[in-house]
Amino acid sequence: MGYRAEDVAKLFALDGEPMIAVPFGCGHINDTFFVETSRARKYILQKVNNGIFKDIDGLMNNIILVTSHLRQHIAEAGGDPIRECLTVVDTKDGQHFVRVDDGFWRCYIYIDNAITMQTAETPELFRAAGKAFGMFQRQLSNFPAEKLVEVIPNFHNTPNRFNNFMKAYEADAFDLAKTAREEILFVREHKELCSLLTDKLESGVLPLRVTHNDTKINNVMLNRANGEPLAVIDLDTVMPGLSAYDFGDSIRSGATYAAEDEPDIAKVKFETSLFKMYAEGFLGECKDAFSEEEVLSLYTGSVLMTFECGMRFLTDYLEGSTYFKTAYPEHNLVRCRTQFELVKQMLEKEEELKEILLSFC
Ligand code: ADP
Ligand code: GN1
Ligand code: MG
Repeated sequence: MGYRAEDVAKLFALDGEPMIAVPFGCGHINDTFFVETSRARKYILQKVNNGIFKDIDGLMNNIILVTSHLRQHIAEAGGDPIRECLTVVDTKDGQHFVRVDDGFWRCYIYIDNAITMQTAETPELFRAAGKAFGMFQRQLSNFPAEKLVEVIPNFHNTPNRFNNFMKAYEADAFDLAKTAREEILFVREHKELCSLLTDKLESGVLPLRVTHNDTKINNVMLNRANGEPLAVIDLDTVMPGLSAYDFGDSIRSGATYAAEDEPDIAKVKFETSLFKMYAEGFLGECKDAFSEEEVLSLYTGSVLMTFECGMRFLTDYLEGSTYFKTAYPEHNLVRCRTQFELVKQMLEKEEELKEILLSFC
């Protein structure tokens, strides 16, 4: 029998006594709870997915280092670090997380009066998300990357993701390949896309930076009062990476009004106007540090992060859906289809999207 979130909340140094802890948010990885106490401050309590994150000590240490760095930038700019950055709340005995028998738990201050979107609600809010991730990139540009543990090795190594897909397909442990023939063919026909970014990283054409690596649109918070960027959250995967990963994953999740798991593929439309808004917000913050090659790699990142994510959903589907949280057996296959539809549409618009990127430089 697992611990109740209310009981776990009592182990942390909260302001007030925890009153309620209810499941919260739409993340695919961790179990998140919203905690109210006898006082005004609210909290986010999370059971970290230990199947996925093996080195919780290293992961929490990364988050402490990164948030300390961000807080300094925010304070220097006259901002409010409690609202503009994740704040880890320690346990009563001074630890950054607690292990109780069924897992590892941590706690953050809840960022109040903020919006998290599942898909872009308006073009202006999507531009604000671009600005938030562009600022994040800029703020981490002087962070010493060697201090970070690589929490999930090869996270955005797309050729490696392709190999994992092939293993799942060849094993076909659940006899599901016959239900995903078109999607499997799509991956195999687009194999040559996989190494576009890793080749440029290896040859030194693109610089390794400190990146977020999971810039899904629901991992940014905007100010409810004015729609301005507030805080970047979900820092579990901050690691060395390419700017194209961060730009690309936001485009994947936000440059469409369709949900990631929209079952009606006719409703999945890539919105060039949203791409443009995000590019304006993102590049407005960090273009000065980018070469033309890196700016153009943001297009490649958009295609690749979407292709890679679709391939990951398909791999998980074939392996019995143990990685991403799912609500029904074909959920990962449905998600995979939306991603591949977006890839097709982005490939058709290559010239137009590259021109948009260059127009902001
Ligand atoms: P996952 O790794 O499962 O995606 P997240 O850390 O992204 O978990 O949290 C899930 C959701 O909880 C977020 O999308 C956001 O809506 C909400 N959330 C997380 N941290 C905070 C916070 N500090 N303040 C307010 N909401 C938060
Ligand atoms: C997961 O944690 P969450 O829900 O923000 C996943 C991302 C995927 C995303 C797809 C650690 O993100 O890599 O792009 O789902 N996170 C991890 O929606 O694997
Ligand atoms: Mg998240």
